[in-house]
Amino acid sequence: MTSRRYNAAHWGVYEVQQGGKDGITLAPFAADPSPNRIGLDQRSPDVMRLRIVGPAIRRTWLDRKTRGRRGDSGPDAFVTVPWDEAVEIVADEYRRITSTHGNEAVFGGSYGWASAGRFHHAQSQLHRFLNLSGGYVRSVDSYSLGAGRVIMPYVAAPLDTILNEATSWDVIAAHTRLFVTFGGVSPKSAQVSSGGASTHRVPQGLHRAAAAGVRFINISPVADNIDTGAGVTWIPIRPNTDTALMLALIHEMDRTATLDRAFLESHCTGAEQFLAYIRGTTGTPPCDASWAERITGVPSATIRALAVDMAATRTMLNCAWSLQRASHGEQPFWTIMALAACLGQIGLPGGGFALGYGAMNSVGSPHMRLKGPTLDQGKNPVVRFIPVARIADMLLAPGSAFTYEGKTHHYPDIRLVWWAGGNPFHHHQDTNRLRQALRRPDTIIVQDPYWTPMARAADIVLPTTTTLERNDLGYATLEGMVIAMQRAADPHAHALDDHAILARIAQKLGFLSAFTEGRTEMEWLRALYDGFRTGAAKCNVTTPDFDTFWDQGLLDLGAHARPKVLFEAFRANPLANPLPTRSGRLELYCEALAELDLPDCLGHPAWLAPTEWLGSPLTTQYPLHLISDQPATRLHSQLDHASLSRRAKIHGREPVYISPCDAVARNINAGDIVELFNGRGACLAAAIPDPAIMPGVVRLSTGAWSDADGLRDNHGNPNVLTCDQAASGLSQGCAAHTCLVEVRLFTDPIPPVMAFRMPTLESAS
Ligand SMILES: Nc1nc2c(c(=O)[nH]1)N[C@H]1C(S)=C(S)[C@@H](COP(=O)(O)OP(=O)(O)OC[C@H]3O[C@@H](n4cnc5c(=O)[nH]c(N)nc54)[C@H](O)[C@@H]3O)O[C@H]1N2
Ligand SMILES: Nc1nc2c(c(=O)[nH]1)N[C@H]1C(S)=C(S)[C@@H](COP(=O)(O)OP(=O)(O)OC[C@H]3O[C@@H](n4cnc5c(=O)[nH]c(N)nc54)[C@H](O)[C@@H]3O)O[C@H]1N2
Ligand SMILES: [Mo]
Repeated sequence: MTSRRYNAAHWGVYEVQQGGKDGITLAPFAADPSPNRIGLDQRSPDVMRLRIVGPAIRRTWLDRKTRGRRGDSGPDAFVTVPWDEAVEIVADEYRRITSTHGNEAVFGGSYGWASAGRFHHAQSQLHRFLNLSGGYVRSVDSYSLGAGRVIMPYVAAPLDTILNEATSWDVIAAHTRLFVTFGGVSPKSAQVSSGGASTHRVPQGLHRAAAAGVRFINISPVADNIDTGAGVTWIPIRPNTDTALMLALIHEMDRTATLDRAFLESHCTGAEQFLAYIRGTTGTPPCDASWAERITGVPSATIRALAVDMAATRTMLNCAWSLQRASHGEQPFWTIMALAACLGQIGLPGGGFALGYGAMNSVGSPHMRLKGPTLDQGKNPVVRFIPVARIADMLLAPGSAFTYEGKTHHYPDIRLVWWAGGNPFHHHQDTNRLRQALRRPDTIIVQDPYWTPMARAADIVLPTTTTLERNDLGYATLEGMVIAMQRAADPHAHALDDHAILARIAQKLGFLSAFTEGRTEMEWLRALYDGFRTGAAKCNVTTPDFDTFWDQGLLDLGAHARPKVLFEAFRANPLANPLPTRSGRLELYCEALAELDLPDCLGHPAWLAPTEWLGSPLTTQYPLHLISDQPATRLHSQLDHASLSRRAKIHGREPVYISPCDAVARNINAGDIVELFNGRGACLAAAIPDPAIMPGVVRLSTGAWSDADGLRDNHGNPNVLTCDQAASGLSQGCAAHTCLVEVRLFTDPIPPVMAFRMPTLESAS
C-alpha cells in the first residue's frame, strides 16, 4: 500500500485517483468489505453549485445603522466582500460584543459533525480561537446521546467505556445464541463513524453471526432496520414504550424464578428496591406482561415466551441510540442494563448488553482504543454552558433557570452566535421555534462550504474548504487506521480552511501567534502526528515516523485488534475491578439519582409515560407516531444535494414510509404528495406505503435541507414537526423521537422545492 492517496470521510475512506473532470476521481476503499456510495460524487456540479464562493454579508445587517437584536432578518440577500473586508467586519463585531457584553454573550457551542480530519476539525478550530480571546458559552453532550451519556456513569460506567469496550462481533458469532435488539442494528446508520469509518464491519458481523446460528429478534416499530442475510423475528412495538416491555420481561423472570439471584447479589446493588417496584408493592401497578401489553401493543404471550427464551440461552441485548433520543430517554438505557443484570450474563462472552450496535461502525469493533491526533483547544475562561439541545430555550429566555444533573443553572444572554461545522436547521427540533429564537442575538456568523439553510440564516457567511482541498490526518476511535488525507484539489473559488479564516481574524485581534503557534499546516500535522505517536508508544504500539506515514498514505493498526467482552474483568472479580459507580457495582437502585429527587428520573428504572405517544390523549388529533431516523443516503444534512440522496427522493421530496393500512385509511397511494402536520408545523413528503412499518407509525428520515414556506416545510424535513423539549430534567437531552403527527393527502397545488436555491448575491460595489 505505498504511495496511494486517500481521503477520509465520516462514512468511509476514498482512494483518490488522478483523472476525471476536475483532476481527481474518488473510488471506494479497496480494503473495505462494505463500502458505500455516500460522497463519491461530492465534486459533481449539483454539489459544487451550492459552494459559497466568497465571504458574504447579509444586506439587511450591513444596512442597519445601529447594532442590536437582529429581529426579523429579512430576505436572504447577501453582499459578497473581499476577505480583508470580511475579516475586519468580523473582528469589529466580535470586539464590540465582547467589550460591551463580555464573552458570556458569545455562543460558540457550534455543535455538529463537520468533516473528518483531526487538524481542520471546524469546532476544534473555533473553540481554540474563542478560548484564546476570552472564551465562550459552550454546549455539553450531544444530540446523539444526550440522555444516555448522562445516566450511564451513575448506574454502570461512562458511556464511552460501554461503547469502546462493547463485545466485539467475532465474540458474538462464537458465543451468542440469541440476539435481542430494541431498534434494530441499522445497516444505514452503521455506515458512519464520527471521525471516519475505515472498513465497514457491521454487515459482515451480522451475517457471520447469523451463519453461525445466532437467532435474531428485532423489537422495533419498523422491520427494515436489520439485515443478517437470514430470517429475523420482528416484534413490532409502539415507539417510546420499550422500557415497559423490558420491565415486563424482568417481572416475568421474577415470577418464574429465572432471575440470576447470585449475580444480582454479587455484582449489583438495589435489586430488592427495584424488584419491589416491578412487583407493584410500592404503589404503582405491577409491571406484568398484561400491563406491558396495554402500553407497548406487544401481546402478553409474546412477552412471556421471550422471557423464557432469553433466560434459557446465551443472550445478547442491544438498544439503539434512538431510544434515548426521546422523552425519558434515560430509562431504556438503564432498563436494558437492569434486564441484562437479571439475566446474569454481563461479562460473559456473547452475553450481557450493548448500547448501540449499528448506531455507528465503531460499536463492536475489536480495535484498540488509542488517543488520536488532537488539536489543543486551550482553556475556556467562561464557565457558563448549556446542554446542547437547549439552544432555543437559551436564546428565547435569557436568565431563566434550567436543571442539569441535579444542579440549577441559568441561561446567558447571547448576542453573538458563531457556528462552524454544524447545521442547526438540520439538527434541532421544532425549527419554527428555532427560527424565532435566532432573532434574539445581534449577529450570527457561519462558516461552511455550502449555502446550507443555516448559512442562509446567518449575517456573516465565511466559505470554507472541504477535506479534498486541504491536508489533514484522518482518525476515528476504534477504526484502527490513521489516514494521510493529502490535498487533492485547489480550494474552491475564494474558500479558505477554517484554520486560515480564524488565523486572519486572530491577526486582526492581535493573537495570531498564540493561535497558529507560528506553524504552517504541514507543521501542525507533523506535531499532531508526533503527539499521537508518543501516546501510541506508551501503549506499546510502534508507528512509523511522519514522513514514512505520509508517503504510505495510511497506517493500519489492525495488528493490535483483540476480541472484547464488555465488563469481563468486573465480572471475574468485582472487588478487584469495581465499576466507577458510587457502589462500585451495577446500580438497579441508584442513591445518587434518588437524592436528586427528580420527578422525571427516579432512583430506579421506571416506566414514565412520554409527553407524546400512541397512548396519549393527543392521538385524537395526531394519531401517528413520527420516527425521524438517520438517513441512509447521506450523513445528516451533508450531501443532501448529491445525486445519491437526490435519487432517493420522489418529485424532489423526501419519502415518508407509512403502513399500508394507514395509507388506505387516508386514501394515500404510493408516490402521492402528503402533508404531515401537528400543532408545531407541517411538511410535505412523498408517501411510500410499506408493510415494514407498523400501523400507527410513520418514518421520515432526517436530513432534507429545510425549505420553509411559512410554518410548513416543502421538502420533507421532519424537524419542523418534532418537539423541542428535554428528555428529562436530569440530562436535558434531545427528544426528537417523541412526536405525534397526522398525515393527509395533499390536494392543493404542489409548491416547488426551493431547498437547493442560492440566496441573492450582490457584489460590494
Ligand atoms: N428529528 C431528529 N433530529 C435529529 C436527529 C434525529 O434522530 N431526529 N439526530 C440528531 C443527531 S444524532 C445529530 S448528531 C445531529 C447532526 O446534526 P449536524 O451535525 O449539525 O448535521 P450535519 O448535516 O452533519 O452538519 C454539519 C455541517 O458542517 C458543514 N461542514 C462540513 N465540513 C466542514 C468544514 O470543514 N468546515 C466547516 N466550517 N463546516 C463544514 C456541513 O456542510 C454541514 O452544514 O442531528 C440531530 N437531529
Ligand atoms: N447513513 C447515516 N448513518 C448515520 C447517520 C446519518 O446521518 N446517516 N448519523 C449518525 C449519528 S450522528 C448517530 S447519533 C447514529 C444514530 O444511530 P441510531 O440512533 O441508532 O439511528 P436511528 O436511525 O435514529 O434509529 C435507529 C432505529 O431505531 C428505531 N426506533 C426509533 N424509535 C424507536 C423506539 O422508540 N423503539 C424502538 N424499538 N426502535 C425505535 C428506528 O426506526 C431506527 O430504525 O447514526 C449515525 N449513522
Ligand atoms: Mo448523532
